[in-house]
Amino acid sequence: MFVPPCPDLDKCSVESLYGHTYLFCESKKTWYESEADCVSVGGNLVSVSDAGEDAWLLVTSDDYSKRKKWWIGYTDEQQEGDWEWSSGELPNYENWKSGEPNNAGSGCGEDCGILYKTGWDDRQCDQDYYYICELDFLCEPPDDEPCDDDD
Ligand SMILES: [Ca+2]
Ligand SMILES: [Ca+2]
Ligand SMILES: [Ca+2]
Repeated sequence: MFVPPCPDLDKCSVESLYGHTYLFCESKKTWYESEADCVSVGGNLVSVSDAGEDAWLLVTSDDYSKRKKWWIGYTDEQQEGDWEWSSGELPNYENWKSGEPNNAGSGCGEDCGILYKTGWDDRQCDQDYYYICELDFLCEPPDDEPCDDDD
């Protein structure tokens, strides 16, 4: 089976779980820029399907950057209160923090989801946060050390 090389996105670290590839990207971008980056490598911002994936994402993201906020692919921009995954996956599980989503923000509401510590929060899509991409295939990580056969 052909396994493609992992995408090389700036400041993104590759992880895998159950046949999917995840990129934990430690550069701050808007939700739209983050989603575009994920699409450019054949995926989308992460779709959280169940409690197992959610727990793994929380632990793994915290290993990279403690207590940071990360964009996920959940958005209600099309229709207020009607949350959808950017990947097209049908919503099946949610883990909003207490009191969220509250569509707060300065007049324009909040239409894009983040993962933060123990749950999710809706935020304004044009704010800048780290982000997590999900690709529905595995990839081959680059060699840790460049080989030099002449040594
Ligand atoms: Ca998923
Ligand atoms: Ca909203
Ligand atoms: Ca909120």
